[in-house]
Amino acid sequence: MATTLIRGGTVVTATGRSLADVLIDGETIRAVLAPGSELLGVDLAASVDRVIDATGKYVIPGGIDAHTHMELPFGGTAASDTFETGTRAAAWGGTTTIVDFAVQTYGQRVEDGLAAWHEKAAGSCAIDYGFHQIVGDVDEASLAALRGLADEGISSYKLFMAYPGVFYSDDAQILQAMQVAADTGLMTMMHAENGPAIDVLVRQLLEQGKRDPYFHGVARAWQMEEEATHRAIMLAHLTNAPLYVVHVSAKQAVAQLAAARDTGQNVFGETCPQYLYLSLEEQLGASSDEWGAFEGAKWVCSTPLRSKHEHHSDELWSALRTNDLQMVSTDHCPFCMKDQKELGRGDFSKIPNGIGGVEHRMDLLYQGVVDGQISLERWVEITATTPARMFGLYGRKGVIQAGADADIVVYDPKGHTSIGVGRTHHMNMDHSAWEGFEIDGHVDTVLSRGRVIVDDAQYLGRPGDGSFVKRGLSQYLV
Ligand code: DUC
Ligand code: ZN
Ligand code: ZN
Ligand code: ZN
Repeated sequence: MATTLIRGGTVVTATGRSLADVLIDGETIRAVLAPGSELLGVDLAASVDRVIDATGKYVIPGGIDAHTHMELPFGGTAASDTFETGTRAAAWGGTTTIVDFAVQTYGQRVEDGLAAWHEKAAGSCAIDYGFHQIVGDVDEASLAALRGLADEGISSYKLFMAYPGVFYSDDAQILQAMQVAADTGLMTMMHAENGPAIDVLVRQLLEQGKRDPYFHGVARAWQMEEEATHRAIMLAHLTNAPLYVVHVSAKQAVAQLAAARDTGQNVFGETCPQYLYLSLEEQLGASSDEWGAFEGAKWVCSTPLRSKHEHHSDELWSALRTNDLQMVSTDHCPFCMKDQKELGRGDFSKIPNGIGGVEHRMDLLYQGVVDGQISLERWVEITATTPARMFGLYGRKGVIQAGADADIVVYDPKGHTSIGVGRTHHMNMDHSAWEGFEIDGHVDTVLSRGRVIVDDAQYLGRPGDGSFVKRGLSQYLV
């Protein structure tokens, strides 16, 4: 097995930073050593197969994006990144593990939905991957399948309070699924928006001739998110099920989570880069020769972008600092404008929902370090360590220590990254929601289980190198 020494860098973990060398033996980390250490009297640098010079750079655990939707069927089309293109883009951006959502659709068996997802991903991924299970049809058979999910290495499942007729679960279904989760230790993930009420607002807006992308955000008002978040918290409280709310965008939803946590309830929340950096007003103002006001479709996602006048993003950054929110995932769900987002021209409700971002999460959050929003250690914590702990990967992933997988990123704080199509952009999309973003840092080198897959501007990864990772129960359970 090849040996590698990452030498001279600052190793950053969730709990601190120090100058250290990292010795890798095959796929795992052998030791974290004082700089320039010898091992049994032998100069390490002279005896390993490869030396990576990380002088002046940060050595961090590879990013874990716990919320992606490769190839998700949605709105009559499917997310444009395959497992191959999506994991390649992730690797370029310093993410070395994704947890994607296997889908059970209406009328389908959970087991069949899961098997189909394994088939899509197997042999295609450049980095390791796990699955959560979307349960889109909660009935007796699905509840029975939930009981066996942890044995499959899938320790979390997701329900939707939105999207009636597609993925939607009503309160009776949620209650029953949570009872099973409380019994088995599964983490309940929730898309918390009041779908039936939103659908009425959507219909009324369309009837008034309000058809541009901006009205997607108007219909999906923050009250819809706050109410659903509160309801999910109450159902979780009643059933004693741990709850993880995905893509939190409204400050009022954060307040619901914070209040529940203050009472000792096991509830958690993630936000996404789009809610930290982008606003509904920017979406409204977007216009181009090619698309006119339909340009705003690039930022149609659910939960939606929020109004900057209400200062949601300030509250989200604050919640990331205070641990009212625990982590940041992308909800990577890319659609091209051409032939995909375009389906909703003249009717915002038909725009496939989603933003592609799996490639840029590490950079965008690093910019939060530069801007003084979070510390360097918190950056590592919310992008790698907590995702690992939250979803049963910790020890193997999310940390730089002896015995862990050698999933490592060498990050250059003096480097620079220009995001956009034709610049830094490897996702399978004809546009970028992040066009023009400039980052004061750069992903230099990426290792996935000891293999160098990104070597500055060179991509060395291969489809099939990534494996399915069986996850244990959340390490946040009490
Ligand atoms: N939100 C999105 O933006 N896309 C896919 C599903 C979802 O909930
Ligand atoms: Zn969602
Ligand atoms: Zn402000
Ligand atoms: Zn999602």
